[in-house]
Amino acid sequence: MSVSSERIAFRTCPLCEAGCGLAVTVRDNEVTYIRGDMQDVFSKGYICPKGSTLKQLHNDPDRLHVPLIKRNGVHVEATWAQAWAAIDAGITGVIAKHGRESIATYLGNPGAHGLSSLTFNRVLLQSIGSRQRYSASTVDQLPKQVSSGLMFGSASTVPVPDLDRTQYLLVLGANPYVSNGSLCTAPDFPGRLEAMQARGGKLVVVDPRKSRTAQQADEWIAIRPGTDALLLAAIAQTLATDGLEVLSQRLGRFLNGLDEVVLALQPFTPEAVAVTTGIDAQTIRRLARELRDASSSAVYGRIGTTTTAFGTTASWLVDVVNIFTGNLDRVGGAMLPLPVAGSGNTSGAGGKGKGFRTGRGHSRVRKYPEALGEYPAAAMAEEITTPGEGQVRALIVVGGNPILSTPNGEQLAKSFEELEFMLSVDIYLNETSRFADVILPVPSPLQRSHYDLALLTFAVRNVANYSQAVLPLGADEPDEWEILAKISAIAAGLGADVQASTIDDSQITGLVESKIKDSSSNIFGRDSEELINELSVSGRRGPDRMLDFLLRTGPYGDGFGSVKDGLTLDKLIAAPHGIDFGALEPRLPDVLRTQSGKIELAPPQLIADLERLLKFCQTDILDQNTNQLVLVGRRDLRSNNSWMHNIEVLVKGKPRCTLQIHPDDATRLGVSSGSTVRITSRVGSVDAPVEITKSIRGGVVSLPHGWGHTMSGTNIKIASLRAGVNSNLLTDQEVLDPLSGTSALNGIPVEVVAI
Ligand SMILES: Nc1nc2c(c(=O)[nH]1)N[C@H]1C(S)=C(S)[C@@H](COP(=O)(O)OP(=O)(O)OC[C@H]3O[C@@H](n4cnc5c(=O)[nH]c(N)nc54)[C@H](O)[C@@H]3O)O[C@H]1N2
Ligand SMILES: Nc1nc2c(c(=O)[nH]1)N[C@H]1C(S)=C(S)[C@@H](COP(=O)(O)OP(=O)(O)OC[C@H]3O[C@@H](n4cnc5c(=O)[nH]c(N)nc54)[C@H](O)[C@@H]3O)O[C@H]1N2
Ligand code: SF4
Ligand SMILES: [Mo]
Repeated sequence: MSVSSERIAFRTCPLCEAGCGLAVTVRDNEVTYIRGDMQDVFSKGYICPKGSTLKQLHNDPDRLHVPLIKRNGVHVEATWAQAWAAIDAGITGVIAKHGRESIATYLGNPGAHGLSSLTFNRVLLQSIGSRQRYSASTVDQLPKQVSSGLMFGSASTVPVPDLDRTQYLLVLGANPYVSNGSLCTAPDFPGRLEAMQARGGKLVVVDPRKSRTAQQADEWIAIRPGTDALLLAAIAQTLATDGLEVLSQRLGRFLNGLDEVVLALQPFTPEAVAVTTGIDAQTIRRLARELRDASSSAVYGRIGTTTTAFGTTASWLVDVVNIFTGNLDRVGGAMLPLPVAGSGNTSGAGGKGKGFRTGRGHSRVRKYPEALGEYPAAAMAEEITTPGEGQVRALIVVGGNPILSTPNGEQLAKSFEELEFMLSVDIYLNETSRFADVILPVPSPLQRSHYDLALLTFAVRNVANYSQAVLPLGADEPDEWEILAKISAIAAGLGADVQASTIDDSQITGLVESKIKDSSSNIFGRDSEELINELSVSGRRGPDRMLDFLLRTGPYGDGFGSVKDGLTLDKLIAAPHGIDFGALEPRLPDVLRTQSGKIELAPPQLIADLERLLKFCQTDILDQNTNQLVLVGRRDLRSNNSWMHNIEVLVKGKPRCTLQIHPDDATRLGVSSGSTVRITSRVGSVDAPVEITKSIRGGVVSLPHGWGHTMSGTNIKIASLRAGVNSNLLTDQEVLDPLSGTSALNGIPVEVVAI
């Protein structure tokens, strides 16, 4: 009789922002199955089809386990010692020849979902010491962070809809039924929307496609792509014209610049924006008044509003409307979480701060202003290929696939060939890592501990959830943080023999020493050595030790004994389903970090951008006589950006990478369902199968991103069988939101022809 060592481990899913709790059944160190954790305080058993595939991801034979080094153009397996030596030679060599500015980094999306990267990517950037920093943020949420920074003084202060209590939700350019939500952490987002409708609330979705979420909505508004800023401006204009009495009661005293913004919005009447947005004036006025008159309401904008040429302005206007309806920082409105750890708006004295700036530097070639310490991903190729002082000669990619994820993938791929050295930290040999001289694999998510330091700061409840590693690391398998620490050491010039622990120790010392100097912290004036000893006594190191520190010094923390019953990592470990600290509560004015101590309603950059918006409104009329259509993206429930396509159970079935087109357009262009069309933009061309559907606005076509697994030199066999095409061969590196450097990935003019 064999004694089966079956156990159930609980772990947060790291694949998307919902952060669902998983119950992982493990027998003899093999995962047998994964289901939703019914007792998880936040997700209560909900998962999507991807959650259970962490098992398949862990067992994927194509997932890398040992470093690869490129020799004579081919990637071969190497020992860690060989890999470190090659990295040392590569990085040190480039620094010696061209200086630190010649090293660029690109940090990808999984970095926002990993405790190692959330604690050590910053160390890496500091050690490299170059301003050539890029990330997936400039093809994603950066506009919202810039507008939040300008308005509230911290880029972490992103209002989230109070989903569980609102009675009216206006969603623009988000499809949470498929994406499970973004910049609004809410496991079972669909269930929360349905609960809102069940209690008599109204869901309105603004989207050029009748998305899954739009289908569920009480009203679908088929906006013309790229025009959300105009719609929002007209909603705000309507509210201002009707009178903003609602403000004086509660919010008015926190506002700076109200008269200015009202004045600047005057030209944006519903009539003025109707043609460009494709939404009639009457509907716009009605939306404005519904938002104002509902017992509570929230406006929520995502990818379709941020990845456009007016991303920052649209993001700002979302909150202007939330303020004009009196719903900011109000139960059922757009609220500000009090995150347990990791937020920029819970440290330092509350109510005032240094404020927020962009443009503390400019990109070398096109002179784009820095935003949150980075330059536009769309500028990476030119920074590599344009000669001159500061030209990028080496690239370090951590958990990113910019060849499929950022504009003009072909141009970017060509530029990568010119690099003198490239390092990828990745789990696959894929479209981007195939260019790397060295690829370092990280363990699978099941082998790592987890805490959503970033995404829980945007959650609809104040929640904490820590996961221990489910499975052990293999022999000679470094953890992800050790890899990042070691690259940092090499970049800092300490050589390939330095231990990760050296970097780790200096990091925790730095963290503790800066916090004990902060007079508003719960450890002000304490002895750093004593605190570090207490953190380290259990043998805890790396991200876990840092997390313990962040939890204990956060708003619910024990302050190392100074706060009775406060939170520690040990307490969180004792609660494997998480701890719920309750529904969101109003946080004004304490949450503010602006210099004025007010909400900056009229930041000069944004007021100035309204002029550009007005000009766009007056000039942007598509020529109806050509075959020109406008391309937008979309997501699929079973897909995750570019990298879950090597999991058979997720990609089997009907092809997902299709061009959706309205029947009228299909007839006009003479294309039939399933036939192949050529889609051509200013920068490129791809061929894709057609899917005719009424669930899209006429004149608009949709192709998902993250596909195109056709490139040689990769090893993702399942993915290449259902390769699809790379929609970012069509997106234009020249079109971006000038305030944040974020690419316009939606609203791309294209021609579609039958072939
Ligand atoms: N299944 C799945 N889930 C994911 C991901 C994934 O790849 N797959 N990715 C994750 C990531 S990294 C993110 S950032 C989030 C994103 O989460 P969401 O923002 O919800 O992303 P999408 O599902 O792409 O929804 C964007 C919607 O905007 C619409 N749209 C396009 N252009 C416009 C426009 O100009 N105006 C308006 N109003 N709408 C427009 C599109 O038709 C689409 O329905 O999803 C996360 N979750
Ligand atoms: N046209 C268009 N383009 C888009 C979008 C769109 O809507 N339309 N959406 C954009 C958005 S929102 C995003 S977030 C970006 C994503 O852009 P990226 O972050 O560049 O791309 P991902 O597809 O997330 O690639 C993640 C990479 O990390 C690897 N990886 C997975 N897990 C780990 C891990 O734990 N550690 C490490 N080190 N590596 C890991 C994967 O193998 C993959 O190579 O794409 C953007 N691109
Ligand atoms: S919704 Fe997101 S977090 Fe939840 S199981 Fe699916 S991929 Fe994981
Ligand atoms: Mo994203």
